[in-house]
Parts: sequence; structure tokens; C-alpha cells
Amino acid sequence: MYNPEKKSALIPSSEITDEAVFRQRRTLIKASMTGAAGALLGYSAGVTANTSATGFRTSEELTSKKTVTTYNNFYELGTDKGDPARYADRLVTDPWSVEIDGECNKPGKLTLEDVLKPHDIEERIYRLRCVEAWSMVIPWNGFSLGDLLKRFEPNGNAKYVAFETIVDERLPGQRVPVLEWPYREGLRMDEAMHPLTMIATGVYGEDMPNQNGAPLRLVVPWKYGFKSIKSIVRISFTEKQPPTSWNMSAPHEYGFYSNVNPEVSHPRWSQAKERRLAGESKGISSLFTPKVDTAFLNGYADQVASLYTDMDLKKHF
Ligand SMILES: Nc1nc2c(c(=O)[nH]1)N[C@H]1C(S)=C(S)[C@@H](COP(=O)(O)O)O[C@H]1N2
Ligand SMILES: [Mo]
Repeated sequence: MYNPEKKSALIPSSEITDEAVFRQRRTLIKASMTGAAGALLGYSAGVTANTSATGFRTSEELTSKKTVTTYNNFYELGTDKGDPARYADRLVTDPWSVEIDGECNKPGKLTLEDVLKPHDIEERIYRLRCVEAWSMVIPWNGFSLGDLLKRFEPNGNAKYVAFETIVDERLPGQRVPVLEWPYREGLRMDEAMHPLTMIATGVYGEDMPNQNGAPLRLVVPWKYGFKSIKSIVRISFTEKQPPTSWNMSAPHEYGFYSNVNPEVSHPRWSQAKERRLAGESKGISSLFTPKVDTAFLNGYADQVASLYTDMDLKKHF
């Protein structure tokens, strides 16, 4: 089994920037003050600037609300990182409904209110690691996807869950065939039911901004960001592995699983490090955005590695 702690101890000291060392010390101080044992262990084990995330929170410095809401990927609104915020009002979220279909006993079309009403909203601080090698630490509001899925009573044939984003002629990005619309994503049933997998309805304690995927989106913290599909209008229980947008567009570059893995390079770049857009950093163009080691399963290995025992994650990338 791949051990991220071991790997981190092997990184030559020449790769440790002053900035990383500074941040490491600062986090150590923070961790010892709050008694965050997980963070402390993560740091003492090696030079990595990643702590392991325990439960629903990581103790790392939050990415600023400004960066979280202005540096986005949401191709329905455009491919530039600034487009989603720029064209946010083109996404109309009222009225909103979600269609549930496929292998379940209780399919149907639910209003947004019916989808959300029975669920208690809590805050979870998750890392989100984009396949483009930048990452953020984001305080989401929402609940476990599994609690929602159970309500529809998936049957014995339900092996996967598929998700679709809204299609609407008012969305400027959908006039361009960069991807085949609707945007689609999918999870294996056990991944979907894992308590870390989240339906987010807000960020920074406020309603979800349109550019972040209002009114409800997925957040799967141990997978590359593109799995966290925004503005969901359909959830389908399927027996076969469902088609997913990025895999359809470039199958040799983006697999179905897309678990964050520093050992498996993207064909065009390494995935071993990431630029952490923390604090007030303005986005990836900032020269001062520090690079940190990418952690196996984005630091959530203790919680989710058991989903992949006996699977070759180089083959199932
Ligand atoms: N519908 C839809 N969902 C999407 C995307 C998209 O283009 N369309 N981009 C994905 C990618 S690549 C990333 S990294 C995350 C970014 O989420 P954020 O903008 O809230 O940080 O959303 C994901 N969900
Ligand atoms: Mo991404």
C-alpha cells in the first residue's frame, strides 16, 4: 500500500522552499495549540506541507472567500477562471428541481425544497485539489450525499450513481462544444455512500454562489476537482459504470476514478505537487503561491483508502 508519509520523508531538502518551512512551523504552532493530533503527526513525519485531514475538517489555512468565489472552473459559464464569477447571473436557479431515476424504489422529480428539507446543514472544511495542480481549503456547508441517496431506496442493481448538470441556452459556455453537454459525473455506490462525500449548498456560511455550483453540487474531497459536479439536476442509479464528461472528452487523460494520487502523472504534467491557493493569494498566476506536496487521496487516505484495496490505481486512474 502506498504510504504518503514515507514518500514525503524522501523529498530532497533542496525542494523545500523557505515559504513551505515557514508555513510548516506556523501550522505546527496552530496544531499544538488546538491539539490537532492528525496535523501534528503529518508534519513531524516529514517535510510535506500537507497535514492529514481527519473527520470533516482540515486544520490548514483557509483559501480566502474572494479566491474561492472568483477563481473557478465551471465550463457552462466559460473556460476562463474568471468567467464563472463574471457570468454568474446567467445561471438561473429558481425554480430548480432534481430528477431521481434508475435502479431505485422511489424515483421522482423533487423540488429543491424537497431535496434539502430533511437534512441538517453542517460546515465541513475540505481540501479541493484540481487536476490542474492547484488546490484550495474551503469551508463548505451541506450534508452527506449518502443521507440523500438512502431516501430514494436504491435497489440491488444500483452499482453506480450518475449526476448531470443543468442544460440551459442562457449559459454562455454551452454555446461552445468544449465538452459534450450536459456535464456528467459518476461515483461507484460505495464512494457515493461514504460519509465524506458531500452535497454542498453553501460556502463560507452563505448560500452557494452560482459560480460555485448553486443551488447544490457534489464535493468529493479525495478526488480531483472535476468529479465535484456543480448545479445538479439529475441523479441516476445505474448498474453499469456511467459515462463521465472528462473521460468522454479525453479518456487517456481523465479516468473514471480520478483519485488524487501524486504517484500517477497526468500524461502532460506531474501530479506530485500543487499550488495551494491559501490566505489572500490571488490565483495560480501569483508567483508567491507556494507549491506543496500532493498527498495520496488528497490527505483522506485514512478514511477512504479501504475503498480501493485490491485495485491497481495506476490502471484505474
Ligand atoms: N457542471 C460543472 N461542474 C464542475 C465543473 C464544470 O466545468 N462544470 N468543473 C469542475 C472542476 S474542473 C473543478 S476543479 C471544480 C471547481 O469547483 P469550485 O469552482 O467551486 O472551486 O468544479 C468541478 N465541477
Ligand atoms: Mo479541476
